[in-house]
Amino acid sequence: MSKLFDLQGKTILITGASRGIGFSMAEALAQHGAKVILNARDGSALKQKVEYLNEAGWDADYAVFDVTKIEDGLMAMADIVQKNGSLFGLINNAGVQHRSPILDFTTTDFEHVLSTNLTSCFSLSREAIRFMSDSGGGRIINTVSMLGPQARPTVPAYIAAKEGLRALTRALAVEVGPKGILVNAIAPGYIATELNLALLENKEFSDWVISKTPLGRWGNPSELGGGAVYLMSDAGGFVNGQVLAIDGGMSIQV
Ligand code: GCO
Repeated sequence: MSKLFDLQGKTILITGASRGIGFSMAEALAQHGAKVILNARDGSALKQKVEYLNEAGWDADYAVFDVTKIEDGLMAMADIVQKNGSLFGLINNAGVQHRSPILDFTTTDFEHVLSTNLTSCFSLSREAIRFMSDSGGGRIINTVSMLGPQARPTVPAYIAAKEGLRALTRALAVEVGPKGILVNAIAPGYIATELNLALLENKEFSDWVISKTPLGRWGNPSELGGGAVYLMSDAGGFVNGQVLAIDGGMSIQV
C-alpha cells in the first residue's frame, strides 16, 4: 500500500469537530492513521463522537475549549504535546454564521463572527506554530468558504472573515514555510450541515444552490475529508499557501 496518504504517527487537532465538516475531516484523517484530537465547546457531543471513532478502531481523543479563548487553546495544545509527543497538524474549522440585513447587523454581531472565524485562527495558528517548530514542521489547514471572492447579501461578517482567512493562509504560508510548516485552506461550497439547516429547509434558496452548482446538488460533509487527508499527507508535501475548492464547481459557474 502506498504511503502517499499515510498519516500514521501524526497528531492532528481539529476545531469545531463535534459535527459537520469538522467531524468528517477528523474521521477521514483517523481512517488514514492519524491520532485525531476533536475540539468543540460541547463536551458531551465530543465524547460521543470520539467514542464512535474509537469503537471503529481509530485513534481519537478530544479537547473541550472555546477557540476564542486562546489561553484555553494553548493549554489544550500543551496537553496534546505532553500526551502525544508532538502536534503535527491543526485544522482551524470552528466557525459561526450570522445572517441579517445590513441595517440590522450590529457591530457586536460583526465582531463575534470575526473573533471566531478569523482572530481565533490567527491565535491558535501562532501557538501551534510554536509546537510544530519544535518538532521540525507540520501542517495547518484553514476552513474558508466559497464565499469571500464570491458574495451574497446578509452575511457580511462571514464573508469578510473567510476572505481574511484566505489572506491569513497566504501570510502564514510564506512566513513559516522555512520551518517546514505548510499552511493551506479548504473552501467548501454549500454543504448539508447543521450550520446551513435554515438554508436547506428554504426551498427557494436550496433550489438556487442546486441550479448554481454544476453537480446539481448540495455537498455532503463526508466529501470534505479527502481534501484534509491530501493536505495533511505526503501527497500534499509541496502544496503551500493554496485554497482547495470543494464546491461541486459552484464557484466557477456564471
Ligand atoms: C450562507 C452559508 C454559507 C455556507 C458556505 C458557502 O449563509 O450563505 O452559511 O456561508 O456555509 O460558506 O460556501
